[in-house]
Amino acid sequence: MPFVPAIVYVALGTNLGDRHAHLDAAFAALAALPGTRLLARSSRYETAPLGPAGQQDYLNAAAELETTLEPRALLDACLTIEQTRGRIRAERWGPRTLDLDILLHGNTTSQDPHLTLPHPAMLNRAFVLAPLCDLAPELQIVGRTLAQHLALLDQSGVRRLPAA
Ligand code: 5RW
Ligand code: CA
Ligand code: CA
Repeated sequence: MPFVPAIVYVALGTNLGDRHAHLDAAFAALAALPGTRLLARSSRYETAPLGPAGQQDYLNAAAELETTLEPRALLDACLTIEQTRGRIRAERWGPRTLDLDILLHGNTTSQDPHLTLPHPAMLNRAFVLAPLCDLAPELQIVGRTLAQHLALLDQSGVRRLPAA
């Protein structure tokens, strides 16, 4: 099992400091993980902050990986990458230099409180689904494609940035 590669989608978010540099570093760090290839990266989106009021706008993006890392090992790697970008965990849902969330890991489902798969909120958040739909619009989940799920959401706070 550990040597069968899985297709994995990771959501990236940042709203502190040099946000583009944090995303650049995150894509590079994901690509450099053992047993991992970065297959594709989404466009970048400037998105209105959800959650606590008074935060700055986010940049959100998504990555498609092929990896032999199992979900828990990949989660640990993502947390380490966040730390290399100086993430400080203060209040819940507070501003962050870099947030990496595993959305889907092959067909794995997990109820681990530290890692729920598929990501429980991914279908409700346009700032997650818009970048993910760059990578896998036809991917089916709970009876609809990701593009159909996105079309059900308010996308008014989500603006795709031109490619750099
Ligand atoms: C809390 C998300 C409540 C949605 C959270 C909620 C974000 C973000 C967070 C992100 C944008 C978690 N992460 N807003 N808010 N992008 N735009 O990545 F309803 S905190
Ligand atoms: Ca997270
Ligand atoms: Ca998140």
